[in-house]
Amino acid sequence: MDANPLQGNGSNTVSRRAFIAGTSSILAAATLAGRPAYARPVAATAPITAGAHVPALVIGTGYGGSVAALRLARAGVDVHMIEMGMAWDSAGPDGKVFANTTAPDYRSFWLRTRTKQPISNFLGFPLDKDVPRYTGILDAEDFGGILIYQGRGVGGGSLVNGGMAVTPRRENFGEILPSVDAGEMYEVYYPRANAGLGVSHVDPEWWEATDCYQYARVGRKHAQRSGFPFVFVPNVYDWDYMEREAAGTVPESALAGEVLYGNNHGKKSLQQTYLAEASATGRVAISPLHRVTSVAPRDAGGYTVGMEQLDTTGGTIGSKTVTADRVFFAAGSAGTSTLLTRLKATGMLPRLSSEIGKGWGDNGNVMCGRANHLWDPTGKLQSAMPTAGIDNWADGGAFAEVAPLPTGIETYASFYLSITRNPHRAEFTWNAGAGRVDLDWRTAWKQPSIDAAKTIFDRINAKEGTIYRTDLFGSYKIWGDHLTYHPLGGAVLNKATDNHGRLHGYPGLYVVDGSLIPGNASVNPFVTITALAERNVERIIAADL
Ligand code: FAE
Repeated sequence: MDANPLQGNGSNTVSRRAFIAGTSSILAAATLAGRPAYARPVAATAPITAGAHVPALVIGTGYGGSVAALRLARAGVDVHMIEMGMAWDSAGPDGKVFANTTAPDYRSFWLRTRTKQPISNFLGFPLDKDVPRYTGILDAEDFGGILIYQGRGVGGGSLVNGGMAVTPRRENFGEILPSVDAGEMYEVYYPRANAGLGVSHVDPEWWEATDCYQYARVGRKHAQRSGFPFVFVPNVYDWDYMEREAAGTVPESALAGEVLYGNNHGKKSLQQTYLAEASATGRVAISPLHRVTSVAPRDAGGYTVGMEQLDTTGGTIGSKTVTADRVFFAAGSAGTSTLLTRLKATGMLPRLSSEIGKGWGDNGNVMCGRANHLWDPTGKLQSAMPTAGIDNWADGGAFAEVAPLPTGIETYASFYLSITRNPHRAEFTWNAGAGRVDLDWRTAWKQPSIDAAKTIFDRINAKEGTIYRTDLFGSYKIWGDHLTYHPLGGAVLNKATDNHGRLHGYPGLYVVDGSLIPGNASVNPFVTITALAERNVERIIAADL
């Protein structure tokens, strides 16, 4: 298999053979036990009891946590996963588990009374609206200089993300994770991650003809006319399901614009893949609406873990203390970094490395829209699952996802999320006076990302005679430079931990999530987070258990 779906796929036309050659072994391996991974039941949940002892406790149920739980359970270790978000396994009053992107409701945001949509305005109108405070699925966590968007619930970011499953170009891997053997990653762990996640490509012939990818074909035309490589990237969405959505034979999800607040159908989130497999071992239990607040070593060995049980308004309905032989931090880059920074500063885990909290980056995320000519419609039907990007990483330090703008009306807009090479790294620190962890990211640090994105879009605009949209992020504001979807770092591999995620100073404590990656992955990060977790957990099981 070409483990790098970006490599050599910048041709002008979509080659069916190239697609199939690039994905056949992914598809062949996309079953973890002979059946399509997404056809399984979701993970079972069972709240932990106060005073319980567990061999392995995993904090968080995103990519890193799900890999750890599955592999530990397969190795015969009983695992309990603690998740602050909801289980997302039952329908609301409208008969659906998840809210639609165009109609956010109480389910959409984590403990906010007003939505905080990534695109805040449209054609002069503000989009945000009041919602009841609820333990909703998308957290827009405000760190002053930047909003960090994260998934909350069993499945973590896999619940809310666009499913773009991108393996970085191998030649870029050295700058992503310099201490990791690239050969091993591309031969073993990236293929294993892609298989476990159920990654596959859209059928190129269908893509060329369907209305719902008109916006992506316009994106291709504009990229190629300006001489940029246009690359197809795989996704975890079930393409057969999407084709049936287009044919009108099944309930719509991606074609109803669902993304950000959950997909009611079609997307293989971790609930349908790794977590379902973990649950099937009979050794993994999950406690939703439980938030870990403390981890401290016990004299008798192992660790004491404190947590709060939450109700759906975010109120604490009880505190629990349990013990664990081993604890895996998988609360995501922001979650793990803030927890470890606080535990070190407040004396619970004082021997943690001074590297804790450092090396945090936003994966160079910056958004923008372009206004197309009237003869270049992008389509009122847009699949919410992106399939392609413009790769100018080598020349301009930018990889731009051709993103949907699924409004249900013709907007004549092209929309992009760029991942850029941004040198700035921020640090999480304990603010004793305020009793919270701060992040010293500055908004001005997005300028290198804007400059990198402009290497693509200034050229396209000049060639096409088009302009930037100024109405999406406020009034007369071109760049969505206030946020990231891709927080990375804060407990960097081989610095804050050893080269396999073991925290210095505390045997039996591990980091397995995106906080290990030092700030940038050159592409969308979840495949790299998954592959790195596969690599590290395999070593931990072999050497430590
Ligand atoms: P993550 O998936 O965030 O899981 C951490 C989990 O820990 C969450 O469920 C938290 O609720 C939970 N947690 C946190 N603190 C605690 C605590 N104290 N106690 C208990 N539980 C806790 O971590 N990436 C791509 O590769 N492709 C995409 O197309 C893509 N699109 C995205 C779109 C959006 C809107 C967003 C927000 C992200 C997107 N991402 C995408 C990023 C991707 O989802 C993210 O990198 C991964 O989810 C990070 O995985 P982790 O395992 O690090």
